[in-house]
Amino acid sequence: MMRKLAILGGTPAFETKLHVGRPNLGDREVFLERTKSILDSRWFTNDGPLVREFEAKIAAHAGVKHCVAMCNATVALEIAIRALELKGEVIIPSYTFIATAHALQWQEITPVFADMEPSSQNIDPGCIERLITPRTSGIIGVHVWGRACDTDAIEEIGRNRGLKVMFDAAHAFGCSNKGRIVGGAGACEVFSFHATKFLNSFEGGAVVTNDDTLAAKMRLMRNFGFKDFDEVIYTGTNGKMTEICAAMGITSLEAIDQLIAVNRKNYECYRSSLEGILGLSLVQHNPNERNNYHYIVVEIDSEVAPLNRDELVGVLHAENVLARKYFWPGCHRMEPYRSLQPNAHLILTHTESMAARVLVLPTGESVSNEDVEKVSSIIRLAFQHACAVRSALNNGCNSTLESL
Ligand code: T4K
Repeated sequence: MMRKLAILGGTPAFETKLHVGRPNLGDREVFLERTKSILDSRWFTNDGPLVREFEAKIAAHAGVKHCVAMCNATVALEIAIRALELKGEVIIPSYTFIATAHALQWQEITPVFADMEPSSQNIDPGCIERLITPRTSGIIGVHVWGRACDTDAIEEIGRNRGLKVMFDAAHAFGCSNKGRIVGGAGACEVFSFHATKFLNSFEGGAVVTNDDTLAAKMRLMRNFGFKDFDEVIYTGTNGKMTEICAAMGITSLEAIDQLIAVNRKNYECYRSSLEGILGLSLVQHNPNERNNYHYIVVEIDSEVAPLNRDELVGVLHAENVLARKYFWPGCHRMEPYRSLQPNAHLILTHTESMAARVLVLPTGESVSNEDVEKVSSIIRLAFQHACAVRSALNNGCNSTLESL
């Protein structure tokens, strides 16, 4: 018998909530052994042995000279921005997590929002060109969903216009860019190792670079600017990664091949189980590039699909599937940017339309192929019963769309 959707009064398909971003664990026993070694050594933070080991392994993996590990990617972005002496205006995509913009604004630098190329959902280099003013000091490209943005074009703009270029690679650990593992483009690239990321260190981030001077400067800046016991030579902050985070990071790094395999299997399962659903498309990956398959991203074209993205989110949440609307509504529609730059949306046509279409679905170690099939069948069923679903949503049978 066909099940009844929860939004229509049926029992939710999942008893407990299925999250986007449930952390992956790696080998629990190995992690616990590392934890014991931290307790035994009584060295908990401040450039400890596990942080150094983690940095060496990340640098080797990314094929770069230096990795400077930090407490999270937001602080890593802030420190990299400061070390590069960016000021005035910096061009970034609006279609990114708010941290990319805030890392600038926090330092009273204006993020100037560029539109995306809809085919890649990444920043449009042509738009960057048009936004350059005498106040522009740099560009931060973002590799959205681990698919590298056009680093060559952006670096060329940087060279021609005298601008510094760096990349927010928060999603892109283990991904490749024109056949090379992400990490070596621009002045530096920034990874996130947040609990919800492909490689996790509970909280954590890192800047990777081939620039010796920049790396040395960032190392000082993450530790208050201390050069020696009593000698401070820069304005610094506390951006240090702890030993327990590094222990998790190393354990997670040791597991990446199996994590990619799990993610890939879920991706393929979504691909086959969502196939043929009208108005729904799964974001594709270039078969010639490596991806970590950490994000399952679908676009809902409301011109064709019987339900729009927000309606589908309502359906999924009622089933305990906490699908996410990343990066809705775009940074330019969030404060303080919405108030400071009220006309920014005028040039962000593709960003606005994409932000209203994208839906991110659960995956990772804690999501089975059976779960994936269940999620896909909910979507299929919701589209088949679109009229009833819409009227249930409009009658407020469940949480209102505004609260999602
Ligand atoms: N640049 C880009 C492009 C980014 O995407 C991000 C972060 C950054 C920079 C900054 O990196 P960090 O400073 O965070 O290192 C999440 C993450 O918190 C954030 O790291 C990530 N991007 C963003 C895309 O997603 P939220 O606020 O939407 O998710 P949150 O924290 O509510 O977690 C999502 C779900 O994961 C929850 O519903 C429950 C589950 N979860 C989460 C945590 C923390 C767990 O099951 N266990 C957990 O421990 O931002």
